[in-house]
Amino acid sequence: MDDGNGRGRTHPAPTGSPRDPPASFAEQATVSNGGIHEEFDANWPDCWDRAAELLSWIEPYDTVLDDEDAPFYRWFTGGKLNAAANCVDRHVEQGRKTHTAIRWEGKRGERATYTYQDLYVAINEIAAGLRELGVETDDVVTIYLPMIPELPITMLACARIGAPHSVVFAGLSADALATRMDAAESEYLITCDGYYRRGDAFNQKSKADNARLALEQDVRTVVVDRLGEDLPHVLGDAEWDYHELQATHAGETVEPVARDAEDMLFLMYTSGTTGEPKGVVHTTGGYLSHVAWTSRAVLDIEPEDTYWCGADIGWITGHSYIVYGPLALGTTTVMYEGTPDYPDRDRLWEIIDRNAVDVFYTAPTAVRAFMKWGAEYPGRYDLSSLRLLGTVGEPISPRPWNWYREHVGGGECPIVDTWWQTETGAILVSTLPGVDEMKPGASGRPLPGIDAQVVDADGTPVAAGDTGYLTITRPWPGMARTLYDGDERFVREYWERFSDPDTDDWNYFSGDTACLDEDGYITVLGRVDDVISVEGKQLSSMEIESAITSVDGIAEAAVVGRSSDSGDETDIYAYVSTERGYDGTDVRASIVGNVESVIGEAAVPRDIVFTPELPKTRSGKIMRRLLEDIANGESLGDTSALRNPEIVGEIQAERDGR
Ligand code: 6R9
Repeated sequence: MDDGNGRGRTHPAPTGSPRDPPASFAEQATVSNGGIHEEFDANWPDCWDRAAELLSWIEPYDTVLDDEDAPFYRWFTGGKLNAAANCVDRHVEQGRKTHTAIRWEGKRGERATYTYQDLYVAINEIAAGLRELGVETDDVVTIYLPMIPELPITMLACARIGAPHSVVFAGLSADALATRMDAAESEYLITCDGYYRRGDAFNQKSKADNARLALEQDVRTVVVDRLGEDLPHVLGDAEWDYHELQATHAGETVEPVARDAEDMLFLMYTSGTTGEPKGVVHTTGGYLSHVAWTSRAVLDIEPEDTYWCGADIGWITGHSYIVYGPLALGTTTVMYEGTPDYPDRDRLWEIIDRNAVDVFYTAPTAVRAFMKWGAEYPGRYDLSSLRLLGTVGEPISPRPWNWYREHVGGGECPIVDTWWQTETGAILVSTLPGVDEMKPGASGRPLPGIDAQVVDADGTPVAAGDTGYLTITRPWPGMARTLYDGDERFVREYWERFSDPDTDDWNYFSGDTACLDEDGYITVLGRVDDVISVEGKQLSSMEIESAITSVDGIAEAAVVGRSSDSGDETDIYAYVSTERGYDGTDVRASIVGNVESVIGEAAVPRDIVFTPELPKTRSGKIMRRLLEDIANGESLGDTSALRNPEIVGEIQAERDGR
């Protein structure tokens, strides 16, 4: 990153001591070939055949990569396939009908199991139902459902008939739904009457109704009756009951549509901690190959595993690593409707124990919450079935990393810290758990076949230990093909900054800052917008946060810049939440001391506010923009996009009390 003098700033990345993967893990790992990076490199882009080979193609592709029209890359051109047939039909045909595909754990302790055959039947019936409604190939179907089995079933039914889905996270507002349906000109909506929030019935249908009122187009709506008597609803015009629609097509089958590798599989709006959401377009062949390959190579998923990713399917992590990746590999994927602390803070560990989960993938924000609640909760259960742990979504600093490994992974499980984005479709940076040494706090090297560079403001690679902008310098199969809002915006948002069209040199800009160490390991520091300028120095909020959270007793921290009273300086302002058994007075001095020794005096927070929680987006990322407004005493606008809006008032009261 530029320090104002055109030079990168140097200090060590916040990593803990390196760890080798345990021998017992490496012996059984799906990828244990230490030369795989070099092998992929020597054979690029054809190395990606290895990913495409994990799929069944209706027609083989002619070309692995077509870069004629960069940055509008095309992968596996000429190939035809169907994503739903890859995720379900072929496992049924291969004698795995009775194998469990989805194990659903409901919010109120309900459980359901879907075998691959069950899934096959349900997907076909819903596909027939969607056809009856008039859905044709390439029509965008919007899905606004919570974590119930009807959600992946509907996604796969859409994929079966070649209708791209656009899943809108169920917790988003009517406005957010309407904006997305309007942008995609979507005329079909699959939603439900409501769902349980903690113990109470929450009305989803009324949000869907409000969205429909705001739309110009006619919308045909299918409603899942999730709550029965707990929330009676009436169907209006152009509305169908999901299970009745399914029943009228009982036993029917629908031929999977042969999709071109480059045909759109789905549209996904970015969660966005900043700016307007963007409609990211993912296609069929490249995306599915890439998620299947990373599910195997990084998450080490085998068909006989029980695998659990704790994300919501309404975000990219759930699309790629609850639905498409695991099902393409024919494994058992756990789907959990509830929250980690209901009815008690041991809920996840109970589910892992009871289902003998092999691989568990979650977000750092969740790990920090577990740490805050204390080790007694995982300590009550037998978690020895776990073989591998993963994180995604934010940086994870060494302390929570170590806690996760110790108290969930029994001190044994390797952890993969996977870096990727809605736009990248699948994991791009991570250790390969059977091959690479782990360094707590750093994600790892770019995966085989992926080329990433950390560059300064001029696009020149920075030296080891320096901070800069994270760019991807070669295309990859799972990459977004464009934005639904237009090709121009796609080029402007991701390519323009570090590319030179005149020499046909295209580099993808991730919008993240990162630090590269001498072994090529990447520590992602956060979004470029999360950089604070103090006394002419660019400080990344994540580095300061990591220095704060390495103090004993600190669970979570967020730092932002605050204009000083005179207006010509920026002070650092920290929000901190402590673990059980600690309070602010215990840790204040250690925070100041540690930030000063790790980063320097300039980074020491001028003020520290202790709060039980930090404000989070619905996908669990810390909302620094809002904290900055609070610090600067600015009006906050709409806080409904937050997962925990009630915390804002508490933080303001705490700030005003000082
Ligand atoms: C998959 C997902 C993408 C942004 C990304 C970065 C942050 C994701 C991370 C990470 C540090 C990791 N991020 N994984 N930061 N270490 N392992 O989260 O997609 O919702 O689009 O967010 O999340 O800032 O740019 P998305």
